[in-house]
Amino acid sequence: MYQLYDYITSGNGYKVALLLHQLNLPFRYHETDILAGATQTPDFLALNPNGKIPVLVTPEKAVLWESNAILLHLAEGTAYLPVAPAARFEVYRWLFWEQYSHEPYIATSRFWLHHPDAARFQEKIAERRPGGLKALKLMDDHLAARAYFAGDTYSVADIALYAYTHKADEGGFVLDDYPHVQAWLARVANQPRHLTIEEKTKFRD
Ligand SMILES: N[C@@H](CCC(=O)N[C@@H](CS)C(=O)NCC(=O)O)C(=O)O
Repeated sequence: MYQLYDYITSGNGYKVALLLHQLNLPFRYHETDILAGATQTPDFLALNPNGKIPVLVTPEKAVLWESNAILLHLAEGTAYLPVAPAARFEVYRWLFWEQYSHEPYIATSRFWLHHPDAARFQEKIAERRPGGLKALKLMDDHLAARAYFAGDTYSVADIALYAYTHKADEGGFVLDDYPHVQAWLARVANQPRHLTIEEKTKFRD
């Protein structure tokens, strides 16, 4: 069985749990408390020297880390990763974009706002706000003419972007001004075998 090292509120971990569930690949969820330093222990660093969740250990004992690379690996040969080069390029593009132009603004703001020491991060949250607004506008414009991010069908690009966008309000980003993003969020949530972020922990050890 797959073993997923993850943290309860992590969208990066949720991406992997969601795809595993949609592919019908059973997994065990191992809660890894990032606030208590569980990603910095010698045992964890032996799994991921970068000291971050998610880490996925395959049934063959391969150790995988970096959420979007894990998505691509699991999706190979499935309907969640298009074969046509142009559509595949779109998937790669949105996965890289998510990590550089979306997650550092929207996910980090959410993390800091809910941190036990949130007051310490107010300045950083304010600094990241324009980048988050820019990301949401770009997504909304892209989705005005399309149902999904890459090609015509739901793919790992949608999974990667859904993870933190559907919780953007928890980072102070109200989605009212982004109707196409809202409609897309509903389409993603209606996919077969959807799993909510809260539900991922039901597979815990
Ligand atoms: N680029 C990485 C980011 C992973 C990441 O930032 N993980 C956070 C939780 S979402 C973490 O483990 N933080 C703990 C730490 O840095 O010690 C990925 O997509 O997997």
